[in-house]
Amino acid sequence: MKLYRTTLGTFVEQDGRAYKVAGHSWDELVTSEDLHGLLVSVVERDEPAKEFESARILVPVESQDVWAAGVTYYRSRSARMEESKDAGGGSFYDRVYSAERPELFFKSPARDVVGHLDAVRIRKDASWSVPEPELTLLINHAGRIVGYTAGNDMSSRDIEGENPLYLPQAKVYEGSCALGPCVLVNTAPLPTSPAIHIEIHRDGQVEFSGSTTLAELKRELAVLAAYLFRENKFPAGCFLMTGTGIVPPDSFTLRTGDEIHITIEGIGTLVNRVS
Ligand code: DO4
Ligand code: MG
Repeated sequence: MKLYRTTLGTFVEQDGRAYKVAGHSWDELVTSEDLHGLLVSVVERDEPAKEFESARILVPVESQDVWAAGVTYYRSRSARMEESKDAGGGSFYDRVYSAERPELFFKSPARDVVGHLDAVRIRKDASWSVPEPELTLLINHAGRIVGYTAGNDMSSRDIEGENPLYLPQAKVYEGSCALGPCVLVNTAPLPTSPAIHIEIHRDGQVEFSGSTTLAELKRELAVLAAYLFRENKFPAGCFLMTGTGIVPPDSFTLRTGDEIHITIEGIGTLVNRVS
């Protein structure tokens, strides 16, 4: 079932019908003992709510900061080795790809995350900017994965490639993190290996498209979550982006006005315009 945060409250959607989840803030839902059970009881007890159709979807975040894992797909490892070879990056991306400890970095405070149909930004001082479509985990206060959403880890590749110590500047800036449109809440892990797809629309044409599947992800989702929670506490839960497996060709850079469509099978499509 899919959980939406909207201008008219929170709704759970199942089999094409939406039900209002009243009486709980978003943070209370994320940290509830049994989010899935709570949503099942709403669907079983209540009538569908027509007002969902006139609601505007909001970012599925209240107090949850966003972290990210990197170099979790072979494609990301190779692209980054190439972009940073003048900075001596030939080996460290390969080493982190093979190491037991994953790369984890802080991506965005809760207040800066944007949602479906909101604008993302490219840095004014960057010349090479790309979106990174990433399956993103919603992890509760106890470290348990309770949901999945689509994420965009906007990145400035020229800044990142110049020196790995510039990573926070390449990754963490206003409008650099988008999540949505909903959170998929299941009791079991993701069923199969969902397809992850991106299209970048420019002047009415598809300028770039690419696909991967979760089968290409080198790390287990639960292991990524466990590393993040090793020495950190998240009383309101948090999001963890799981890395990109799609990197556009080096000739591609985003432009103002581009529209980014990130689709994850079973979750939906996150659409953002570049402002
Ligand atoms: O190491 C740099 C960042 C990697 C990343 O964001 C990714 O692989 O998705
Ligand atoms: Mg990334």
